[in-house]
Amino acid sequence: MLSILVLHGPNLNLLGQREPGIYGSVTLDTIDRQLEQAAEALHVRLSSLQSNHEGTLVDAIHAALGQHQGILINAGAYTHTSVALRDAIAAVAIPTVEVHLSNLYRREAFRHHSYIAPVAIGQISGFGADSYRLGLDALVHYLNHTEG
Ligand code: CA2
Repeated sequence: MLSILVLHGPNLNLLGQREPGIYGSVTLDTIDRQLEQAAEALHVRLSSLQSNHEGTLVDAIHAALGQHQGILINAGAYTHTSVALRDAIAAVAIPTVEVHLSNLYRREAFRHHSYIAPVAIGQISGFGADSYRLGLDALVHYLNHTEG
C-alpha cells in the first residue's frame, strides 16, 4: 500500500484559533482527519507531521526515503524562504505536491515566489482546507499512474 507523508509548516498549528478571516475556522486536526478519510477511500496510508522548525521538516523529508512514496506539503512561510526544504525534496526525489490554503497569487508579492514549486509535481493554492484533499488526490493519481 502506498504511504504518503503529510507535512505542515510553521504556524499552521494555530489554524482555526487565530485569523479565521484569512485561513478559515478549520483546525489542523480537522484537516488531518479529513485527509485520513480521503486516504482510506484512495487506499493509501498517511503519516502527518506539523513543525515550526525548518530543520525538523528537513529531517522528516530525509527520513521519508524508503518509508513514503509521496509527500504532500504546506511549507507555510518557508515556501517563500527555504532553499533547505527545496534541496531536501530534490535530494530524496520523492514525488511531492505543494498545497496552500490561500491563493498565493491574490496576496502580497513576497508570497508569489515558491522555492518548492520547481521541485514539486504541482501546486494547489486557494481552496482552503480542500487544497489538501485535492493535493492528495492529485498525488495518489500521479503515483498510481506514473510509477511502477
Ligand atoms: O496559504 C497557505 O497555506 C500558506 O502556506 C499559509 C502560511 C503563509 O505564510 C503562506 O504564505 C501561505 C501561513 C500559515 C499561518 O497560519 C496561521 C493560521 C492561523 C493564524 C495565524 C497563522
